[in-house]
Amino acid sequence: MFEKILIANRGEIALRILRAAKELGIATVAVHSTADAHAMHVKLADESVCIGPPPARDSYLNVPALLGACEITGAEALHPGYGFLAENARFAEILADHHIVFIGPKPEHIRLMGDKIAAKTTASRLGIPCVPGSPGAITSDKEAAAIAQALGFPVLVKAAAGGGGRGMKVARTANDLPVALETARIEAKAAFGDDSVYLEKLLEKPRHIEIQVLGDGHGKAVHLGERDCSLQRRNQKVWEESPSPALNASQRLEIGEICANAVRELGYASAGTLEFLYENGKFYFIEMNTRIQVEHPVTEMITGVDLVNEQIRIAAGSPLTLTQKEVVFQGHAIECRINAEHSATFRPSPGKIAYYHPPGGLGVRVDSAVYAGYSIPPNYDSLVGKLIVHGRNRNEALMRLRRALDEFIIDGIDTTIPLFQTLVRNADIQNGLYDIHWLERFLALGGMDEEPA
Ligand code: MV4
Repeated sequence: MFEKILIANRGEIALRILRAAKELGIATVAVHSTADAHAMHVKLADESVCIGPPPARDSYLNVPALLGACEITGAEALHPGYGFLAENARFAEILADHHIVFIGPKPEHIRLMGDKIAAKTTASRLGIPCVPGSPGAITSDKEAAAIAQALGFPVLVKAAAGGGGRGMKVARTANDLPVALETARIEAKAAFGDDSVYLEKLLEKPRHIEIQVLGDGHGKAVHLGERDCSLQRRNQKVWEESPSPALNASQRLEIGEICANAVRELGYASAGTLEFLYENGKFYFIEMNTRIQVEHPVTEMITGVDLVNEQIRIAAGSPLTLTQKEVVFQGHAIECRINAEHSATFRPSPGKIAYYHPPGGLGVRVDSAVYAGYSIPPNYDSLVGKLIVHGRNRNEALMRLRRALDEFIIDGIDTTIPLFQTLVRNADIQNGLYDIHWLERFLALGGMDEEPA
């Protein structure tokens, strides 16, 4: 096992990784920008290194500074968390060249899944059901028109280098297709430096359901069930839960087994997430994320498996000791992403937290790195923390969530807590009746125009 690791991230995920390391008896090195000198992850780490000024490209994305921090502290491995360098295959290769272990999958698997066309082709070959679409990149408007005609309209033009919803264009009819292709190509070129695009049949009202997997690259892989992440706004997940209100146990085991077999076959070594759209009882693979995800605690709460601990042990070369039979799903978990934003306008609200009181009690977990007196810097994303509740069933989890939200006090900044206080009391949410468009429709219809009493 490693003696010392470097945590190349900030905020709640840096703290989450630090906790897993401490439980494994591993010393921790925090890195931080000058804006994060007073951050909790810096205070709790055994050592810390300042790696640059506030802009992420000069600090958390600064590869020479991170290599230097490993060098001067003697860290043997680096955990990237999520965002920043977590899915940068080149970074993982550079670390290997410097004999530093990247706590994540092999560079080849990061690169493979970063190319959304290659990811789909691979998934399909491994027996994973995919959204019907073009067999590869589109080479001409004429080819696109023929493929779209065969798929049936509406279709979606997606960027091969995209993901997370960036660079998608809908074509409702054959007439829309040339413009959709052209704008998708221009946006993809500008955003990713790669104008390759592909086509998919548009699913109109799916849910977003993702499967958590762990593989050790040595013939062992398990799935840890699903997370339903349909409640999102502008490609940002807002509320995640497991199990999905839409699935039964046999559907869960069937898709879970398909995913575990696929990552075993691939020789994938780390935690990973296969993203699906789910509509009319069928799963359609869209992408695979090769990082630990923001919403991983939902899975931890219902399985009791520490996913970051597993990532670290796998990266150290330990075989997966967890067997599929040992993965038992208990109860229901819901996560709310609490952002420093106004709950109706979503305007960012950085600033000083005057008073902080997190909720507690049975079945309540708060993953956050803020504290009373802490100033949230304006330079990074607005996640303040995650409230995760667990109950023996969905109703108990909802009841506990309602109670925990009402206890949560964060004074001095606006947060999205009132949004969740409204959602948890909404009939559609209580009944689990929502798709990927539900939240944006709810907000557009003025769902948050009056704050809860
Ligand atoms: C789709 C889709 C409908 N049909 N693909 C957006 C994020 C990216 N990961 C994939 N996305 C979508 N792909 C087909 N063929 C609808 C979306 C989508 C979406 C997916 C998951 C969660 C929220 C979403 C919001 C808008 C669109």
